[in-house]
Order: sequence, then structure tokens, then C-alpha cells
Amino acid sequence: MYDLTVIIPTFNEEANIRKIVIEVDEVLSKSSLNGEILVVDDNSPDGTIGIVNELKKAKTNVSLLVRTSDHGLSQSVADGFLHASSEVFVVIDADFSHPPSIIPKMYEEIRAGTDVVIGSRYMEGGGIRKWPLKRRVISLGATFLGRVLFPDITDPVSGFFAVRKSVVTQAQLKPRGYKILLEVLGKGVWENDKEIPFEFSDREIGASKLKIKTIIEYAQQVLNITLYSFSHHQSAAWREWKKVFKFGLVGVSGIIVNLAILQLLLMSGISGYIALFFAIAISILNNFLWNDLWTFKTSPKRSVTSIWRRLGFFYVISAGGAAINYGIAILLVQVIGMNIFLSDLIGILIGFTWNFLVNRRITWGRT
Ligand SMILES: Nc1nc2c(ncn2[C@@H]2O[C@H](COP(=O)(O)OP(=O)(O)O)[C@@H](O)[C@H]2O)c(=O)[nH]1
Ligand SMILES: [Mg+2]
Repeated sequence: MYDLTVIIPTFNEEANIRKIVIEVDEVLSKSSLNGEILVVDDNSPDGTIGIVNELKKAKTNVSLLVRTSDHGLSQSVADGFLHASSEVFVVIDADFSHPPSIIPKMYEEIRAGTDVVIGSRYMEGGGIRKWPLKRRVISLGATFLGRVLFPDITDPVSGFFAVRKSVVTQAQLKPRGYKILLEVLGKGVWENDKEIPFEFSDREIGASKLKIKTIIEYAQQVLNITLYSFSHHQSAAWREWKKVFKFGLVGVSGIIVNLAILQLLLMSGISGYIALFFAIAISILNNFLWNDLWTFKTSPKRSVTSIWRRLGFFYVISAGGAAINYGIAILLVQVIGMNIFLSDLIGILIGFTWNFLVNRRITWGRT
């Protein structure tokens, strides 16, 4: 039984495959890891298959899976999951975009109890070398869309990651396109993750296979994961939605508190504007307490920052949300002559989105 399986998806990689297999093998033996190297090839017409067959003769830990139907990168990786003979899987590109030297660190993290370990280009210490502007823009767009589902993860669409077998075997993956990690995060069964920075470098040899179709498939995938999460409540995306619902409920409670305090203060003879000020201030406090004790009760920030600090952030961010609400409503009335209530409603929704996303990241985000 192997400690881990390194899955290398390939299509026409005759220029890279020998070198990457040998380098991965060296990294594994240097760390005394008994690793399997599984090349999953989509029946490449070039010399890839021949080279891997040759390598197999010299190294017993190398195996090859040749696929002849349902061509695709994500499908290949998912097939690799099914054929791997260990409990820990690492996925890495064949073209040296991902440094094999990090594999042992990823493995150690999984051994230490992490379910998903991600090689991140977008966290401190990570980066991208030699990528044309167009690729950078596409990648950033994809990353931001992915971060809506997984706000704590800086690089949810990385092609370099490690995962515990149980995360993917219990999942109904529907792999399509390029972003298999997003599928694993969206449908896999996992609790905790960890990111490790690395510097992505574009391939020196061979051609990239990214096409426009890939981008469309990606948008479909994000939608599909979102819908999946509504009916699969053990998924990580559902954990995120639950927070959105709770945050919304707390917002509604804030409106009630706001109106009740206003009524109370007015009844006790306090003048209108002062009463309004306190009603707003107290309703924000109400929202903060519910969010801190309920919506985000599992946030790691709660054990490392003081409640005053979180409260301060929440007030400032909420003030920003109110300003957005106000600004958008005025804009809609002024520019397109929209009804003021409808304008306000749209302003409220955008302000709510701002409040949620920014508080999620900053007030109760990752430490
Ligand atoms: N099995 C399989 N591997 C693929 C396919 N498309 C790309 N790959 C492999 O996936 C990795 C990343 O592909 P690449 O074209 O470099 O994508 P890029 O880095 O995003 O430009 C490489 O190892 C490719 O050989 C495919 O359709 N099937
Ligand atoms: Mg590449």
C-alpha cells in the first residue's frame, strides 16, 4: 500500500512527462515517502504513452491510465481518484507549472488531519511567473467567482492540491472543464483546509489547452455547485449559504430592534433625531452580537481578536453598507427616475451583500 498517489493528468506531454515523473519520484524518495505516480492520459497521439510505458518498466511505482472516452482534464483527475491505490491524492500538472518539491509538505498536512491542502498562487508568498495579461485576467475572474463560494480560500481553482481519499469517494463529482478543485471543494465531504503558497510558472514546452469553451463550462460549474449545495447540506458551499441566511435573519431582527427602540425613545420624550441616532446605533449592536454569537460562532477570529476590535470593524463596515445603500438609492432615483422604494430595496440588497462579504472576510475571516 502506498502512502500517497501523485496524479498527473496529461494530454500530449511528450516533452515534459519523463522529466516530471523522474522529479516527482526523486522528491518522494528524498522524503522517504512510498508514493505511487499515476499518469492519467487522454490517449495522447504524441509519444506520451510510449514514454510512460518505458518508465513503468524501470519504476514499479509508476502506473498509467489511458482513457479513450469523455476527454477532459477534470474527468481525467476524477478517474485518477478512482484508480489510485492509496488514501492520499496529490494532483499536479505535467508541465512544471507546479513545483513537485512541495508535495511532501502537502502530504504532512494531510497526515496532520487536514482534509484538503491547496497550493495557492494568490496568498502571501505565492505568485505567477511569465503569464500573459489575458491569462492573468481570466484566472483572476475565475478565482473571484470561486471565492464567492469559498471566501476563506485564496485559490479555489488551483490545479495543484492534495486531498484525503474520503473527501472525494463520498462525493458525487460531476467533473467538467479545468477546475476540478472547485468541484472537490463544492461537493466533497471535508471540514478543514490549508493553503500553501507556491510560485506558478508557465510551461516552457508544449501548448496550453485552455479554450473559450473552458470558461463557459466554468460558469456552469459554479452554478451547478451552488444548486448542489441546496440539496446536500453536508457540503462546504452549504455551510457558507447558512451563514448568508443567518446574516439576513439577523438583519431583519435589526430592523425590528431599530423600530422598537425608536418608538420607545420617542415615547419617553427624546427628540426625533437623537432617538433615531440611538435606534440605529443600538440596532447595529444587536446585529453584531447575534452575528458574533450565532452566524460566525465558529470563526477562528473569535478566539484571537478582542470583541471590541470585531465590534469596531462591524460598525465601520456597516456604515459603509449604509452609505452604499444610500448612494445607490439616490443614483437610481436621479439617473433613471426609479421609484424611491424600489431604489431603496436595490440599495438595501447591494448594501447587504457588501456587509456580508466584507464582514465575512475581515471581521470574522481567517486569521
Ligand atoms: N488527461 C488530460 N489531461 C489534460 C487535458 N488538458 C490538459 N491536460 C493536462 O493538464 C495539465 C494542465 O494543462 P495546461 O494545458 O498546461 O493548462 P494551463 O496550465 O492552464 O495552461 C497538463 O498536465 C496537461 O497535460 C485533457 O483534456 N486530458
Ligand atoms: Mg500549464
